[in-house]
Order: sequence, then structure tokens, then C-alpha cells
Amino acid sequence: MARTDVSPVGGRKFLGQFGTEAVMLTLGGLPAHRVVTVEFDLLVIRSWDGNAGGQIGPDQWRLEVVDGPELLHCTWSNWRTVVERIFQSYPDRFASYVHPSFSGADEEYTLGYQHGGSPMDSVYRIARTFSHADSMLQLRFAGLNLQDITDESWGWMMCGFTCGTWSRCDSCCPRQPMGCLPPGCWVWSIVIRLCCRSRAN
Ligand SMILES: [Ca+2]
Repeated sequence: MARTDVSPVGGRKFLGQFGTEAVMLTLGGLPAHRVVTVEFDLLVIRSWDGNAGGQIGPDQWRLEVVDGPELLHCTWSNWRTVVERIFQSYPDRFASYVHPSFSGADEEYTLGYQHGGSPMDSVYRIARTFSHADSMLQLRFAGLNLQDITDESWGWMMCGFTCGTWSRCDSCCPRQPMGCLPPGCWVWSIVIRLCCRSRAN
């Protein structure tokens, strides 16, 4: 996977553009851990039709851990004006929920992509935390049921990655913010924290 793009406005470099396809992220050699948090920006580009059916949708997107849990499965809508296309499932799961376009969005029409001569894109900052203990982690990002990549596409940029573990104190833990905790307590330890990108603007 080496496809990259730069947004027309803001010059944001990201992985994409992708269509109805899957993109894998593999992280190997992780130290012992029990929990992982991934944080990324998802760029939803051009005329995503949300929950609309027929020939144009529903336009779905999914994130899952390979051999693990599904972290997100939803639809996105970038429409403000066409009634049958202004609903999406995010921030909830497809197809159980209906929300207005841009629900939960961090940015609307900021990237400079256009459809039919009008701006049409959005950005969602997404974080997911899940149980995970293997030394290798594979994430699968996928668009589903989309029209041509020039009509609707997506991209993403990693923002942060954290993995950590709980450990039991055999003696007091003097470095905890609240002072010494008694033996036998459980403390949270971060074993990897990466900040891949500071927030735009
Ligand atoms: Ca569509």
C-alpha cells in the first residue's frame, strides 16, 4: 500500500484515495500489552450517500481487527441538500441507526474536494480502544458498496497509537499521581504511545 494524496485545500497528506477495497495496517514486534487504542482521521471525500439505497448506496465503511473484533461499521453522508441522502448511521452502527449528515464530524467541506461544482468532503477523528495481547496487530480498513472512486472515495491518516497493560503492584507504587498505593492494587502502564500527527489547525 503506497497510495497517497494531498488535499487541495490545506495540503494535508494522507493515505488514499481508496474506493470499494480494503487497506491493511500491520504492526509487529509489540511488547507485552493487554489493551490498544488507535486514533486516526478518516477523510470522507465527495458524494457519499449515507443510508440511501437503490443504485447509489448505502455507502458503508468498516474497520476491524483481523481475527478480532469489528471496531466500526457505518455509513457517511456528505449531502446537505438532497433529502434522501442526508442521513447516515455514524456515530452508530449501520444499519440500526439514522442520524443527520455530518453527525460527529470534526470538519465539513474543509479539504477542497468538489462534486458537481460544489465543495463536498468531511473529516472524522476516530478513536477505538479494544482488548489485544498478540505481538502483531493487523487492522483492516474498508469501503463497501461505493460508486466510482472519482464519485466517492476515502482516505485516512494515523494520529496516535497506544498500547498498555494492567499490572499488579507487589509493593507500594510511589510514582502514582495520588501518592503511594497499597500493595495488591492494579495500575495502568502504557508500553507504547505514539503521536503520529498533531491536530490540523
Ligand atoms: Ca453512493
